[in-house]
Amino acid sequence: MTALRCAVAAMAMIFLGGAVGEAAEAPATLVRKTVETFDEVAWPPEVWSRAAGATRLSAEVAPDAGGKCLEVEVRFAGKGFEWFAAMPAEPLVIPGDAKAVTMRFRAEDKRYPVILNFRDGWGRTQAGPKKLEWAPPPDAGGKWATATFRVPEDWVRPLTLASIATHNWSAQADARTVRFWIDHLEVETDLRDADPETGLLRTWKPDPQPADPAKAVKQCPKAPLLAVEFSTGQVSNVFSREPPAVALRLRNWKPGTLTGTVTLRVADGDDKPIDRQERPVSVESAVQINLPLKAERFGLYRLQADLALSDGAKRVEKMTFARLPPGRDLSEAEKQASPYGVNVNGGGDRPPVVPFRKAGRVAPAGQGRGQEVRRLALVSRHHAALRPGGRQGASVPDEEHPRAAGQGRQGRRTAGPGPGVDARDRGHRPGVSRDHALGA
Ligand SMILES: [Ca+2]
Repeated sequence: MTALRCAVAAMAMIFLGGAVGEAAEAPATLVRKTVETFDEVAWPPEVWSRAAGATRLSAEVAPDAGGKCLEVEVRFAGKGFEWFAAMPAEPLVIPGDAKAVTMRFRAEDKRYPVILNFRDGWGRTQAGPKKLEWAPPPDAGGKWATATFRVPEDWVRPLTLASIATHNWSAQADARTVRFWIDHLEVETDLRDADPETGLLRTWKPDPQPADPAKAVKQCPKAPLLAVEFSTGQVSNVFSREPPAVALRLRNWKPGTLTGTVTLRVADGDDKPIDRQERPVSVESAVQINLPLKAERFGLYRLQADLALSDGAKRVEKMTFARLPPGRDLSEAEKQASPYGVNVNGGGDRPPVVPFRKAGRVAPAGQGRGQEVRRLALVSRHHAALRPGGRQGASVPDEEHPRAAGQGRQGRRTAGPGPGVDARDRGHRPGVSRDHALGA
């Protein structure tokens, strides 16, 4: 080999080395996605929080963010160590090799840190003595700040954004209400080792020495690159005061933007077509599209939603929903005077009594979430004979029930949206409301 050839080969190697180095800095598989805008839904409080508090959406957003943000209010009792956390309404698993997390936040009092908690690919919130958390320093003047967390290389992927939290470690004797705000969470992750079909991380292996073998995670946490969800936000898809609507939520981890079409077909209880609508969709990171459903008469309906996206993904969702006339509000005395009751064991977050309540069975006031036994007064005989197909047994004269007047026995009257409905309330996730209140 001549000296010239050697020099050319060396230059080529330098050039290639540079190109490889650049590629390593920004591979095509590296994506940056907005995982939460806090424009639609507030993260609910974690039920095990030691301090009382609440979360809600607020309009006091960061200067470089839009819509709304998450406001967290915590009421510390001042009687020792307490903490409060809010968790994503749905699990937020980051597919691939998570590189960085960026958030906007604002805190009123530096003694109460704003902490982002993670769970690793082995389901742990702590690795040895080290907690998997990030607590960036807030702005000294109490203004909005933007902070980026470079995820340590030795954390086991895939990572999950578990919760946002604060505690009173530095002020345990202070009885105080503390507020902080979070907005626009962004994630940078490398999808090179994520399976394009399932999102599962190909490099994942189970923990060779789990602390508790019985609780050890046996499979790689699921992290689909495309998540599609249709939801009415109503228990058993029963609407009464709410205008019928379905929310389509899309989360896209794939590079770039996906576009496509969603087609909704509504049929009545006898499968007779009522309505067909088509809407374009586009999702770069995550989007929620609220789609009103044409269902003017009271009764049972069938919905088929077809989604087709530019990456070839297709999803079909079929659901049954019902529209019922809004029930009459009863006084406490009327409820207590009822000889009827319903016992429900283990109602949980989505008590099965809700659709019955909408059909006119009314719960006495003061019933709390998670209560094991609920007593319901069956006062409204109008709805007691409700049968599939939307037919109502109107055994009581209409004048005793003003809202039922003129409705007819077959529920044929066309009705507009029920009273007291706020358009902003549409499209909620089941069991998750815009404002969450816990504790005293
Ligand atoms: Ca926002």
